[in-house]
Amino acid sequence: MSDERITAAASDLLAAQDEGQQVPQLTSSWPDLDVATAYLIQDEALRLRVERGETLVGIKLGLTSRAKQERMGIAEPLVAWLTDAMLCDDLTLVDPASLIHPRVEPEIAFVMGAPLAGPGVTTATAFAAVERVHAGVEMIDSRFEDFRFEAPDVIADNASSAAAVIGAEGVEPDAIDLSLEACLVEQDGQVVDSATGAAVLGHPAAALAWAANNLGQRGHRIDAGWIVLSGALTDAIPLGPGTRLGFHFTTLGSLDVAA
Ligand code: OOG
Ligand code: MG
Repeated sequence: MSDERITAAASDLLAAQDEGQQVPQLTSSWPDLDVATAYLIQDEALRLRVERGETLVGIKLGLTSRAKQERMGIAEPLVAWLTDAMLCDDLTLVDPASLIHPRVEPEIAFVMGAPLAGPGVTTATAFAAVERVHAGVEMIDSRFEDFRFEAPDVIADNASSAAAVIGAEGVEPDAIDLSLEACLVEQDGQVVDSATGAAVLGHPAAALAWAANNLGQRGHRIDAGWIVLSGALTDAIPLGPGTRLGFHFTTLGSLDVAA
């Protein structure tokens, strides 16, 4: 695979995000693009982000719940990079007009207390490396037309990352039963969806272990201090003009988003 083609795809996707312009799926003009090469494009886009001043602060998982896998028609989890430019204190401050077709989804977030390096990471060892557990909300925005893609497309596109927030407080891992931790999704005053942490591969720490093992195969590890978004518990909600969303977790608190 030519390095030029990888670099061009990475910089085209970054430009699409910067300009808020959707682009055709990579796989429409690159039908044999495979997952391994898609991760090289994702890594190249991270290199470009760091070169322009962004700092790597963690990772995000995608497609770790059945609700998300069924919606996008892809049955495999994926992992992508989180930089400081993607994290914000308040998602209501993100201007939806700067995005292409934003959607919002609830997540369980981890702050890591110790590094994790695959292969061989189990759910138990992964959870033992977590320092704090937080409520999270992610705003995703695929760069591809109509929010449709194949697995290599969305991997190359850094798993549709746009913006994310985590709750301020957080709890110690021992203080919470994450498979039973529920989230109610409220849209314009009505509960429209709900799930518990078990929706994420049985337990969100299983997603963390999956990421450590996937990254390990590619020569990367998860560092202490990193933030990890374990993937949406429910389907994502399109953020249209005037949409008001509330994500209410049992013990992790509530986070609001308004367009
Ligand atoms: C891919 C990103 C998925 C999640 O939490 O499942 C994701 C997408 O749905 O566009 O962030
Ligand atoms: Mg997500």
